[in-house]
Amino acid sequence: MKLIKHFSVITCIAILSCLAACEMSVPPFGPIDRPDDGTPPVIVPVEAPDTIGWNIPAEAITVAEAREICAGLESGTTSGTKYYIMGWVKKFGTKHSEGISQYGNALFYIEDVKNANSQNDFYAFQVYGTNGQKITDPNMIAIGDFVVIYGELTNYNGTYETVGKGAAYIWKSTNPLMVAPKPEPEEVVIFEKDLSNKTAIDTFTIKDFGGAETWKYKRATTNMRTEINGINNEDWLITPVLDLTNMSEASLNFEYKFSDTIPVEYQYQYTVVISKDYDGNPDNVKSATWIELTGFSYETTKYAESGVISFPAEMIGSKCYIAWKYHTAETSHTWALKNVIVKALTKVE
Ligand SMILES: [Ca+2]
Repeated sequence: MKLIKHFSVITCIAILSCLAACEMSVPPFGPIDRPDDGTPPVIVPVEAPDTIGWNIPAEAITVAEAREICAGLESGTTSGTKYYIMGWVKKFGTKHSEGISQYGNALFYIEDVKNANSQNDFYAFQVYGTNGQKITDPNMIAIGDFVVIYGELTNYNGTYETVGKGAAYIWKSTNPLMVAPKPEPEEVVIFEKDLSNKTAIDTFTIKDFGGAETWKYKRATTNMRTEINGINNEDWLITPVLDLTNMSEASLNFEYKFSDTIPVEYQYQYTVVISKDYDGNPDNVKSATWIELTGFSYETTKYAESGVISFPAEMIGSKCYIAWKYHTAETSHTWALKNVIVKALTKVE
């Protein structure tokens, strides 16, 4: 019995030595940590990284798979194909700090196992940050980060690594500092009507509160527009709903003219107003809260643009309506409208 026991121990040591010596060439490495100090391999519970929303491509590979691909490459050659390689940051390369400060690229080793204690790693060599941008802060990479690298693989004299000099980059990382740069706000056209045909005016709501006249499409030989004129009228020309729910700012520009310069004391008869609590039902126009948009000239007697009229901040993020409110008494001027355009900037989180 004693002899057999002794033999078993020797056998075990021999097997372990072989495992330690042969580990570089025994795929798959997977979630098994094979320490370099000769202690037995251990299966490491896989710690799930928080990659919700990353949408890691199905073809992404593990470090073990990357090593297999590199092992099949002749020294000095590259894979020719770009891969997504997933892994945990284990340690930094010797020129890591220098790489970041001088070139904006990082050098570190990743493994399939978090806090691994072996050489079954893959070298993220001179990789840039997300979106291929330079890394500006050393804290953007930390031991224990889970990363997905994207780039070509190479076998550099037996070291399995990415092609260097920023050819590969960190596609995603759990490091909170390694975030994608904010996208630029995008200018979008929320609403645009030239008001020079009957169909255009039909997209608006006209609410006639009194007086014989109202907003109408008027055609002249070369001069189509929407206009109104008449004393003792109250008529609203209201846009369709303008959805600003995902916008950070918005503005109105419209082309118009008056039949004559409007004296200051009558300017209140010709206003542009905006509401976010109007519900789109013409019967409820008067019960909604309307805020005046100012900034256009009452001296415009030839067609001209109003200029960019910014929306009040309280309208941003809401659905709102704009109305041209014509409300005359004993004096009236013609108010003619042409191109109406509402633009907005998308909100950037
Ligand atoms: Ca009227």
